[in-house]
Amino acid sequence: MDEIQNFKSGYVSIIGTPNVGKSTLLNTILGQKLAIVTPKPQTTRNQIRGIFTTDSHQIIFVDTPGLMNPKYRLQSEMVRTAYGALGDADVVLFVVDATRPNAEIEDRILKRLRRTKSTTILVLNKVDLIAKPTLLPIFEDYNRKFEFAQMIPISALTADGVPVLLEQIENYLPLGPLYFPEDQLSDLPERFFIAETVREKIMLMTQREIPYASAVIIEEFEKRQTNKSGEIIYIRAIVYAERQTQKQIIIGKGGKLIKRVGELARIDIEKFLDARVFLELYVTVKTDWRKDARQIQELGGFIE
Ligand SMILES: Nc1nc2c(ncn2[C@@H]2O[C@H](COP(=O)(O)OP(=O)(O)OP(=O)(O)O)[C@@H](O)[C@H]2O)c(=O)[nH]1
Ligand SMILES: [Mg+2]
Repeated sequence: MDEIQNFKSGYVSIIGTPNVGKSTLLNTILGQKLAIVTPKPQTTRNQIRGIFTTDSHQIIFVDTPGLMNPKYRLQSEMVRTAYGALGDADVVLFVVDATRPNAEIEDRILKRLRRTKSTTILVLNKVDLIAKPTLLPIFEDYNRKFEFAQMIPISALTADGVPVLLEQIENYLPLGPLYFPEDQLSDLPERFFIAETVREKIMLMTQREIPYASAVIIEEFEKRQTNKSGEIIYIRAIVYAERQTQKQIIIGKGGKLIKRVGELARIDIEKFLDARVFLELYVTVKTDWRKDARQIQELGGFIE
């Protein structure tokens, strides 16, 4: 009974500039790959909610797109979405890359954070890449800029420091109910994660504009019985490019690239759904979709 009365719960938003490791951190905390990760900046386009439940608390982590100076409509939407996660946050994790601080944009984010009432924790990520003695001056620098509740060095990749971070977050959580069933991992639909997995493989396997000009929509998602091997999940995904030339590159010579994308995505999707999957991919063109508000809503995956 006591335990139930002391139960804590709340929202924790993960924000920062692109490529600092926000999505990696979400996945490491959950112990499962929920958000896609690539070495390229601007991988995440949406708020991705991951639910972390223990006997004593439930935390809804909200991963967000990296904050930057938007140059086209999709990027403005990504920035709006990221800042949108500040509204209901009990705790904000301001994640920075220890190897590559980005003062200009970070200062702007901190300005915005001064206007919120949430507790803000500085998360200095990627410390596996730097020598320990260099940590102190970095912390001093951030400490001068903002009144952080805590400053915690971590490696989202190796999980070093992540348990300490979780303990600290728990300290700042209010008493509250179990919002979601304890075994629920996210409130986003399976389709979203499937589309993201395909987009991740495209981002990993293409260069220049293509990773940013691609979008993926799931057109069909259906359980089917096969005569031979029982149940299989049939998925048809449409990959959108902005130009005919991009479409050709995504398909590749003799369909080689899209075939590889499909193979890699299927392996991950089967793991995620814990089921056998038949994945069919089509590539099509929607000219300049990233500049069009309506098409961004349709193709950007903005489920809120
Ligand atoms: N060495 C090292 N690499 C990391 C760490 N955390 C993340 N990375 C790498 O940094 C790159 C970006 O990671 P993401 O998790 O996609 O970063 P993000 O902040 O979500 O990026 P956006 O979604 O683009 O804003 C990937 O190549 C990760 O493997 C870390 O602690 N150490
Ligand atoms: Mg991300």
